[in-house]
Amino acid sequence: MKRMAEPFKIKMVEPLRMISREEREKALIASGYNLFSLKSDDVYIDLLTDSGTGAMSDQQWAGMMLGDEAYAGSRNFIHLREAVRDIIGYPFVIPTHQGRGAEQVLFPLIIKSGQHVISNWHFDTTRAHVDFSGGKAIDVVTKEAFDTTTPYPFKGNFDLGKLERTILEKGPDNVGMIIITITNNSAGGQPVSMENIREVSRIAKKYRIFTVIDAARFAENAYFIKRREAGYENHLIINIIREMFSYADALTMSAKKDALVNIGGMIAFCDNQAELFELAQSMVVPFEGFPTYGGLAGRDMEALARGLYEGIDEHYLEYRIHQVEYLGARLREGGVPIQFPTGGHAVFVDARKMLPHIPSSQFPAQVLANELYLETGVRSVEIGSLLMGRDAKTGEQLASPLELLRLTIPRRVYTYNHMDVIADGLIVVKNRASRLKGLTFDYEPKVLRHFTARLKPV
Ligand code: PM9
Repeated sequence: MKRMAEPFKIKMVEPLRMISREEREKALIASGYNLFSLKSDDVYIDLLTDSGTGAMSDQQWAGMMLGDEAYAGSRNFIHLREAVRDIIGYPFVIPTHQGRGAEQVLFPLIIKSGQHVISNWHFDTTRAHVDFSGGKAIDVVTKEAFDTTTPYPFKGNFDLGKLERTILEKGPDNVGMIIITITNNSAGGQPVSMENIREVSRIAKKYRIFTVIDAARFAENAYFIKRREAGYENHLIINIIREMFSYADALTMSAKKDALVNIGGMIAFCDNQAELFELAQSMVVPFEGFPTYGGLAGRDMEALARGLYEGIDEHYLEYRIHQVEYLGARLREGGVPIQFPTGGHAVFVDARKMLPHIPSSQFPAQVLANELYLETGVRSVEIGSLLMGRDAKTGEQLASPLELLRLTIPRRVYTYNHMDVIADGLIVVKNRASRLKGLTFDYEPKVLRHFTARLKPV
């Protein structure tokens, strides 16, 4: 696959340093074989997450100097609200410090204790906030998501039959909310089609269920719709975005992804949700801050207002998706099994296929992540059994449908040369995969164990 030129030039650089293989071995042992515990100085290329790790533009940095740090009614908030009204079409906007701040404020206002919440796939913090609000999270993603080798354009979709059956089985009154996650992070950054979003909305309306879009990667989803869905090839990205959001009542957004800022988030409501907006405005005060700043400095809101426009620019999106696709293509050429087609923000390697001799109980994707770090200083992240954890009641390890290694690409940070280094390293690891050994716990935390667990080779 051909490379394409980055649609920007570089004005400021941050040096990278690769420590020696011996130092990496020491760092890995000291981290308890858990890459979350590494110092970032010991990492050469950091693919832990695309969240808050992007590079801001000169226009965003210039905006940072125009911060109006008034406690209430900051002009930067007004810019942010105007950008959201223009791009998304929702008039009621409340900033939050990041995505989970938005979830924490909104969910308890909607979910009644004991109710179910249905999503194509809840992100971890989203699932945690559903739990904290007394709800029970159910995922109903399409079955194509679990077959990593068969191409399918919208592996992030809801299984619509399962959605409606679940609503009827639980009873519509016992379903508090539907969450549409775009793109579907856990399925591999896979998009949700417009047709699917429209149908989810139709079903939600039929049973009078509140619908929220988890909008972390909304622009990448819109780009995939333009590229892959019949009838949208000549639409402007902004019009695709407006249509997507027209099918929901509200959004929560981690702005640390597609909105191209290092910190920030928001809740926003469509025009017939004025009452709920007023309620959320009161509830944001004790958690995040006054409703016109919600945990953000004025300068952060200005960078976010500008980042929203930059993140929907079609040339930028073409480059962004192409770079991830390029890495995926290089890996496939080298025989590395990945979730295919590649998603928006990351390449997801199928560790179960690459290390079939390591059972899920010995965390094959974590083994792979550690070996890639040793090989080439790249930090990636396990999305599999280690992340999945145990059943809160029985203590049994939950079955993870996939054992994935996520190579998450920060926005506007690394070049195509870096993609080559990552691919070359992983291909070398693949060639010695059969000799790798599994991992077991040295220390297993009770909650969100993947962040702080300590492991050791079996
Ligand atoms: N996602 C990610 O790496 C960052 C944190 S966990 C290491 O994928 C969705 C779809 C997300 C997401 C965060 C959040 C939470 C909500 N929805 O991190 O609180 O992918 O801004 O957003 C991470 P915040």
